[in-house]
Parts: sequence; C-alpha cells; structure tokens
Amino acid sequence: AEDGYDLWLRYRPLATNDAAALQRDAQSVERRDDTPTLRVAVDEVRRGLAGLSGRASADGTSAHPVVLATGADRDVAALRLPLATLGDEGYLVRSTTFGGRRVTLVTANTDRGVLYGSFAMLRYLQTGGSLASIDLTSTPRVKLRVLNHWDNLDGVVERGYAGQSLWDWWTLPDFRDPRYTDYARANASIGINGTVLNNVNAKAESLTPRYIAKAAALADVFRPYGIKVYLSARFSAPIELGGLKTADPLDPQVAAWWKAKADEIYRAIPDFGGFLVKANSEGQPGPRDYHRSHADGANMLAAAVAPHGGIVMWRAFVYADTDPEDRAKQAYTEFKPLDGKFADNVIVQVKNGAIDFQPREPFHPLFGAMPKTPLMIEFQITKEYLGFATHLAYLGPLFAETLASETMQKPGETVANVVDGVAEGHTLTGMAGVANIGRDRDWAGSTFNQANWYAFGRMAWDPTLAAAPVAREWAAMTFAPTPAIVDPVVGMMMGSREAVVDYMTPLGLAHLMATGHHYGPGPWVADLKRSEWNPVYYHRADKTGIGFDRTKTGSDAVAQYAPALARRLADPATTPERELLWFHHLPWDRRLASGRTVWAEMVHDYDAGVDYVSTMRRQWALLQFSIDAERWTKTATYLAVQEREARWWRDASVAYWMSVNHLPLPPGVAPPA
Ligand code: GCW
Repeated sequence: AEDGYDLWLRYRPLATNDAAALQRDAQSVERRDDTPTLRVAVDEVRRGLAGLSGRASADGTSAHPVVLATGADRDVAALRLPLATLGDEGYLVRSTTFGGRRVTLVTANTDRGVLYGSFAMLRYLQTGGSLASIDLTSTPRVKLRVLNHWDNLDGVVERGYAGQSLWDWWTLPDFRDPRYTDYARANASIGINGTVLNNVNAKAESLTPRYIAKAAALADVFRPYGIKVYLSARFSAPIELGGLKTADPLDPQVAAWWKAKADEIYRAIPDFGGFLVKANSEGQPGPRDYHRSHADGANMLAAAVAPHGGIVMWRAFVYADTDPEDRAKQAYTEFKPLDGKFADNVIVQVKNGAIDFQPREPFHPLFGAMPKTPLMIEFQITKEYLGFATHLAYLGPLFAETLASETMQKPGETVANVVDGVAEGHTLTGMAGVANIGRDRDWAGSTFNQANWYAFGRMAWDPTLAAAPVAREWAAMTFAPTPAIVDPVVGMMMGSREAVVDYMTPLGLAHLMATGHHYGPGPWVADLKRSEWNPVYYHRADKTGIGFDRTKTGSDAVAQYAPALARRLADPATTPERELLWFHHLPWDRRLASGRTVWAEMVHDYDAGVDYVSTMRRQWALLQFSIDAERWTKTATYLAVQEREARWWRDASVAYWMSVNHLPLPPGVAPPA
C-alpha cells in the first residue's frame, strides 16, 4: 500500500519509454572499491534502477553500466576530471567512456561523495532526466547539515506530531530496527550528515554508559551513510552524574569530568560529532548559574571534545523571565558582546528569528552581527506554530525567505552568506532543523510534511536554492514526474505557508497561539505567570492600535540590526508590510499600500488565508484519480480539517480584535455564517 513509508525514495516505474531506456542501458551497477559506504551506494542504485525501470533487479549486464568509483581509482584518475573543487562531499556524475566502455560514472574524492552522487543520479531520473546526457556536479555549501531530534528518553517527542520517537531506547543497542537504516537512507539522499539524537531539554541520563551504548549502535547504522551522531548535553550533568557540588565551567574538576565523559563517548563512538547545548533558557541549567558567560560554558565543553575532533553547537535561544527587556532583544544582548570569545570548535546556533519559530519572523539580528563567530541557523521543521501535522504548510518559502534576507551589515550580504561562511570566511558552518520525524508509518505525520524534511536537507546543502524548484523535485519523486501532477501540487505548496501566516498572524503579528500546546488561536490569553508567554505581550492591541513598538519609542529592537536596516525598520512607511506589526504599534485606521486600513487589511488577510485553503481543497479534489487512494484520502481529510481550523482562527481572532477595537467589520466583509 502507498502509506508514505518510502518517502521520496519510491522508485516506481517511469513512463514506458524512459523505463525501456533504463532497462536497456542501465541494468548493471559496479563499484570499484569495497567500503561500507560504496556498498550501500550500490545497493541504493540497484534498488532505484530496478524500481524505475520496472525490472525485478538491476544486476544483470548491460551495454552502459553505472560505475561507482572514487578519484583514487586508476581509471578515474586517468580521466582527469575536475575533482579538485569537490571537497570531501561533492560529486560528479557523467556519461563517459571508461575502460573502453560507455558508462555512467558516479565519482567523487570520497566514498561519501559517491553516495551523494548516487542519490543525485537517482533524483535526476526520478524527476524526468535521462542517462544518455547526464552531467551533474554539486558540492555542499554548508558543512554541518544536522537534524535536531527533540526526542525524550521516554519516547515522547517534544513538539513532535508524528508519533513516538523513532529511537526505541528499550531494545537498543541490541536490536537495530531496519527502520534506522531507512532513516539514514532518506537523510543521505538529501545530504543530511548529522543527527542530534536527544532533546535539547536534555536529561543527564543520556550521557550514562547505557545510553552511550545505545547511541553507539545508532552511530554504527548511520556511519556508512555519512551521518554522525551528536548528543544534547545537560549542563548540570557533572552534579547529577558525577556527584560534584558544582557545574561551574571554570572549576577544574568540572572540566575534568567533561573531559573524561568525552573520552568515554569517543571510545564507544570514534566519530562522535559533539554536543548540542541549550543553557540558561526556559529553566535549563547553564554557566550563568555561576555568573560565567556562555562562552565560558561552551569553551569548557569544546576543550573536552577538541582532542577528538568534536564540536560544540551552543544555542543562542536564551531569554529569562526575570529580564524586563523585550524578549526579541535578549539573545543579541547576551551574545553580541561574546563575539570573538568562543573556541575554534564552537558554533553558535541561532534560531531563524528572534522569538520562536513563528509562521513569519524577520531574520535574527545576530546574523551578520558576530563576524568573528561561526553561526549556524536553526529552523523548525516540525510545525509547532503552524498547525502541527494536519495543516498543509510547505516551509521551503519560510527557509528561503530568511536565508535570502539582506543583513545590510556589508553590501549584498545575506543570511545565507553568513550561514555558508562566505561572509567571513568561516569554514565551520551549519544548518540545523528541528526534526518532524516520528514512528508514524509516513514518518512526518502527513505526506506534505515530508516535503519540509526534504526541503530542509536540500537547502542545508545549498542555502541559495529557491523554494519552488525544490518543491518540484519533491512532488515529482513523491507522486510522479508528470506536469499534470507536479504543477498543481507545487501550486498548492508554494502559497501554503503564506496562507497560514494570513489566517494565524497577519501583518507581522506573532505568538498568538493558544498557550502551552500552541494549537489554535489564543490572542486573548493574558494570565500566564511568565508575561512573555502571553499573546497579549506580543500584539499589544488596545482601543487605539495594535502591534509591538520596537523602535526608539518602544523597545528599540530595531537598533540591533545594521544601521541602514535599522533606519528602514524604524519607519512604518519603509518597513515591509509583512513585518509591520512586528516592529510598530499602529492605529487601526492607518492606511496601507492597498488603500485599506490596518484593520481592514488584517480582515482581508484572514479571509485570504481561509480562501487559499479552500482552493487547495478543490485542487486536491481534482487529483483524486491521479494519486493513490491512501495518501490522497489522508491529505483530503487533513485539508478539510485545515479549512475548518483556518475559519476558526479567522473568526476567533476577528471577534477578539473587535472586542478590543470596538470597530465594525470593514465594509464589504460579511459576518461568518
Ligand atoms: O519553541 C519553543 C518550544 C519548546 C522548545 C524551545 C527551544 C525544546 O515551545 O518546546 O524546547 O522552543 O527551542 O528550546
């Protein structure tokens, strides 16, 4: 059955002519060396070619075999291919003459590169390419392309909407569920090369010998696929596990404890990637508990893993309820002065925006503001604030919008240039995505959520990719490479995130979700103990106006951006309307570019969001006989849920705003039926 388990690696037979060509030309696959990675690459290519050509197997003989070989191979070396620029992970796939035969050569400097090239070749075929003219080459622009699993040791996934954790901690390390291998295949196919196994809200227990052994078993499964394992570290572990009285990073006993712990982990996992740390945020322990800086904390851990080549990913997502400063400013205030103070093997992990994974946020002001420090970007793939698993929201446009944002710190500098290291010449670069993966048959809770995992991987490989071509690839691989399917599916996807923005948080509003779980509207909530968790903290609506004044007359968060950008954002007239109420508190009757007032524009956006979902439902209905029943029906059902809930969002929000502004519905808007 088409239950979505195969993700975008379905390998169903291509249309007749293409399948026939593959049967003729590509029925044998050879590898010129024997490494675990080349073995899994050959298996994947055989599986893919057999599936796409409609043959039972692809290990017969053929005139044009596919050859997998690294540049170390003598025959490959003789071809003098431009491998020098490919680095450790780039690849080259080319139709060429090799040892007297016409072959499709998949090559690279390393076997990992060959694996990525193999997946690239399959993707090319799955999206309608033909081997006769194949000529592909690509090198990742970002070094660490990492999933962050917020998986707890009891199997519950924080903000996970696709079932229990994939990791069965009870049966590890002995039982290596074949699903772990499929997880690795899916990740390798999109270039993901690291995975943090446990939640950033970490338990010290994950660093005990028994959990290290479990992590080591997973690392063994992932290794051939080029994927390294990382762990989230709880900063107070020396107290909880080591019996020390303190976790002060400058205490020699504490440093020694971490060093011994790192040595222990590396004995079990020689290529362990390192630690991810959430410190002094939302109740987590950290160096600030001892009046030390985040750099002191990060550097102490970095010293423990440095002898083994490990790194520390230190999160900048910090804010404190005791701090009266605008929450959007606190991370910058804390981290900007630490620029240049971090050890070489530390990378600071910064969320895409300054609050918290909202449907839309302006890019985080730290990007471009810490030139001496490698910064990695963190996106949320799981849709905590965008309708969980049920709402269809393709996040490619969200990722791309942030990455393409100009920091204005230097001419032409974008967030992508900071992330890929080009801006400052950093070589330690990275992109993290909070995984949306669980034990559901379809991994991600819905077919369309798989696209967000896919897009994250593709954009981590190349943060300059646009959202639409990535969606096209995914749709072709996930359904079929025919325009009759790809065009309408991509059409639905491309506006879907904007629709969520429209029906949840139009015009730059944010954090209006019902509290705790973050599902459904709650703009009226005002009674939480932590004031900065209350939606009213963010929208500040009253009888006269709405929005958060982040200019000089307010929190002055705009001053955290480069001067030229700060000037632009200080004036509502030059602030992009999509971020208007993020930066400004404006009267309800202020006129916008459309000629409508702020109030009328908001209502207009709510309606547009609902209408978009209705349109997606109609478009999907037309695809009923082009898509298998199981995936079609589940998606159709979810779209119906989304339409109902988009109305709920609109109607509840509009009613609440009316209770605050006492304005009538704008002219021409009919009250809800
Ligand atoms: O978005 C918030 C979530 C928390 C999460 C936190 C973080 C892991 O509501 O569940 O905790 O962000 O990113 O640390």
